Amino acid sequence: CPSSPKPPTSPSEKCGVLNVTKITEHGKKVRKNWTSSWTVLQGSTLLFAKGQGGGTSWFGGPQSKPEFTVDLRGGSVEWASKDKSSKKHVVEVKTRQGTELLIQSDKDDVVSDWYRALQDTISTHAWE
Ligand code: I3S
Repeated sequence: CPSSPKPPTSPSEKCGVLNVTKITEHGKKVRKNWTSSWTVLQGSTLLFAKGQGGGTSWFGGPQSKPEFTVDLRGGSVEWASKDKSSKKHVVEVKTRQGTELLIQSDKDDVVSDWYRALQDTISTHAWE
């Protein structure tokens, strides 16, 4: 994902800045903690790194440590219902491991792109 925009033919490689919070971990509800994260979709893995990212922050670089990763195989993605968050443009990601995340951006097109990419990824890897 070093250059953008990506052609629509490679939905499984995507990155950008999103607001993210976990809401459930291992099936247990956790306290929301919205943070701005550099987010990378790589194959069936979604990676989050702290900070705004920007041009110089890339995995492999000085700030490269992923904060956490989730495996999307067997997971699901949907537009979050109003009771999940008061924010606009929120997508809910659920993993088979019992993690639930909310991802959000004030830019609706950004979130829509992520929604599509995540859905593509989940259906592509459905039988693994
Ligand atoms: O679903 P909640 O509990 O209303 O989520 C809000 C809280 O997590 C709040 O933090 P504290 O109440 O822990 O201080 C956050 O600041 C809000 O952003 C959360 O709600 P939204 O609707 O923004 O997801």
